[in-house]
Amino acid sequence: MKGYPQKDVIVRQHEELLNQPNRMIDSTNGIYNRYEFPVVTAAHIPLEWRYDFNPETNPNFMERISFNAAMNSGAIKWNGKYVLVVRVEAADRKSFFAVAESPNGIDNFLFWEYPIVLPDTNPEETNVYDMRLTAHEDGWIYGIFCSERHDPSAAPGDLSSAIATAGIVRTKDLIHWDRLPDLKTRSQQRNVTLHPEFVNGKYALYTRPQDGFIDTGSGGGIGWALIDDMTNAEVTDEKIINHRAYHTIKEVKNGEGPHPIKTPQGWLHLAHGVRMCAAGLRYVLYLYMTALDDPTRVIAEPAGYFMAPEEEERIGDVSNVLFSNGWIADPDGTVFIYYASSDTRMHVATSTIDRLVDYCLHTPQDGLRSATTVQRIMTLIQKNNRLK
Ligand code: M1P
Repeated sequence: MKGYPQKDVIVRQHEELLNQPNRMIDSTNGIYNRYEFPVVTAAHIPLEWRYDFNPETNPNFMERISFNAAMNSGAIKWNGKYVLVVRVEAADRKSFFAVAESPNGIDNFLFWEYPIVLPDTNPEETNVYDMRLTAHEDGWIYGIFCSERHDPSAAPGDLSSAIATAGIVRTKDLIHWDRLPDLKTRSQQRNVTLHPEFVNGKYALYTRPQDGFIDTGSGGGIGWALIDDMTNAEVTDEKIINHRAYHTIKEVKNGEGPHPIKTPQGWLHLAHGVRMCAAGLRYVLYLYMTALDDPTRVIAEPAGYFMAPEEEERIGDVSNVLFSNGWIADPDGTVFIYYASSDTRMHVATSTIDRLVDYCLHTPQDGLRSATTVQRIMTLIQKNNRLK
């Protein structure tokens, strides 16, 4: 029918998109490489989730369920494949999780046949998103995500106030997920990540205490808490290990991304930092390292951001945002950094452990003042001049 989609055209276009090869873009900073195309978008979502293929019940071949975004994804290497647990957001604003896998980590991501069906344990839970995956040394793969509900103490008519808690699931096959009780904690929590090893015989969580749903308020940054039992996880003692600071990229808030990668020089962390500007909140990614013998002790933190939104990444459902909750380190040292732009689409960037550690250990830390920044540039110029 002219002017309306035809099934064969839609199917062909979808297959072309899924098979589109990706291409590494040359790096000018030497730290990482971006890629030409996003790796997963709402357009990658299987057609069976969107269209009713029966001509009798869908004579106009209309999309019956629409999708808004494929974003903030947990990541894990699984059976030799690069696997994302994608936050899929339907047009109705409800997020859920779905697995997409690729043979090489940079293209050909295909969704599994069905989305993840989480045990539905709490009728008050309205929205779930941003799962961090951790293959823990206890043998389980844990997923920790934000579980959001309307604030029961909101004033009548206030339909925006919400409460964020950390939902916890675990699996052995990424198909069957056990729901464990939500994290018990004094404050609201989003961006909670499980450390992959026991620390002093306990589970260890990176937390992000926040006074409100949006404002972190007195929450000073990324926290750390030891947990006795993941089947009844409770934060009894929490200390801030990576602080927010005035006039930095993480002035307003920050949050741990995926669990840190163990390197010979220390734990390598990926996080997001948020500042306020006239255009609204700006989310960028940054790296820091902590000591192997004490994962709470920061040993390096380069000044400023590691990655910030560029070009089309700057625009989307929530513009000026980069967010990452998934990365994969291969045995050869390649690191696949999966990041979402503007709460809309997923990208990959690649680097190596060596490069990221070099970046962390040899980039000047934030001097917190313009005068210090100028002094560091002067020192570098003078060092280079001695080579002439
Ligand atoms: O919209 C940007 C991000 O905002 C929240 O992150 P944070 O809790 O650090 O402010 C989350 O809702 C995240 O999903 C979203 O990408």
